[in-house]
Amino acid sequence: MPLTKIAEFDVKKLEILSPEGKADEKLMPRLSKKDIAEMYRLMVLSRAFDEKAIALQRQGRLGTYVPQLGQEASIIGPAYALSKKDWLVPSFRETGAMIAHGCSVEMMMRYWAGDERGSLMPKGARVLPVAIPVSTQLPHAAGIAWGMKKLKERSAVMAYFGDGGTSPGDFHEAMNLAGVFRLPVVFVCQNNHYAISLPVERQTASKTIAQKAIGYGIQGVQVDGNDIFAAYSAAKKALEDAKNGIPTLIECLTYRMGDHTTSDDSKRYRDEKEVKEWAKKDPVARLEKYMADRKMLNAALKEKIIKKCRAIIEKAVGDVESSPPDAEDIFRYTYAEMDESLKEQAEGFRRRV
Ligand SMILES: Cc1ncc(C[n+]2csc(CCOP(=O)(O)OP(=O)(O)O)c2C)c(N)n1
Repeated sequence: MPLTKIAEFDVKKLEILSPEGKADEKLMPRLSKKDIAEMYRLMVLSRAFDEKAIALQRQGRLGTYVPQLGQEASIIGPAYALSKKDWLVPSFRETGAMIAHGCSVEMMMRYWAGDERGSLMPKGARVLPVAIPVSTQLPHAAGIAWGMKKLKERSAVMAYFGDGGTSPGDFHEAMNLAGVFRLPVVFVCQNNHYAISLPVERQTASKTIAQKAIGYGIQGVQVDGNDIFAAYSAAKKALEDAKNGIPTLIECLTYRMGDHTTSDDSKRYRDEKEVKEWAKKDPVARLEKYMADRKMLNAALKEKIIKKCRAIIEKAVGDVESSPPDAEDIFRYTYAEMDESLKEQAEGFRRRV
């Protein structure tokens, strides 16, 4: 049976910084040179974190790691728009966003090393721990937003997830709740085109993810997710709207340049040609071109920033490896209180060690 013709509607796509590093000045958000330099530093730091974490994992010194490569603009851009009072609710690919919103490099490295202290937020950091189960963080985000609204706090919640994260019911429940109660929440979907090996076309039949917002009565906008200015600008506006009772779903169109995780081999399911095409749209390289044109960056300064970021990461690795976790934490923190079966397992573990 043929499908009934679906009414046409527009989904706006925001693009400010071209792959060649040229910005549309009319659309440029208000950002100081210092802000732009800091956004760049955070992107470089994320890339350096990836580099080190993957190397450590290959040496057996780190657990499974989720790389950010290629998605730095859609990870850092929205998070940079948060104010201190706003909440960040990450998924698992947002190490850089968590650092941008108050987590230390050391604790993030601890997290990926399997140390429970990596989920212990610094005082005042409004960040939830990494959520590995896909989309389970979204109802939490809506719940926090509801709490903020009830407390009459002028703060908003920003929740990240991937294109695959739009399929579980949790996504629907969170979006629906946000629309019905006009919650101060911004949903940031990083559409990196794959959920592990599953391409986005097999995930959803809708042309865009942004348009899903329409069905929930909230705002939907699509941005070039490799363009840090577009990602920042859309998020800045969405956070302001959220505080006035208008939630937004932002779809960042981006691409995962690396493997899904260190346990994946993306060569088995995607074409190298596709990866090469996306490499031309690299989010870090295009910001570098923009900054170089404005004399904000040159080869020597770039080298200096990379070196500094690597030094921060090396120091964090040293700190993590010199204070390993108590292996029994795995039993202690699964539930608020250990049940009988966990107590038994912990006892068995103690006898074996
Ligand atoms: C509830 C649940 N089911 C399955 C998995 C296994 N899994 C881990 S990541 C992933 C795909 C997620 O894809 P997407 O949401 O697009 O995010 P991306 O990894 O591309 O950033 C799946 C199925 C999981 N973590 N949680």
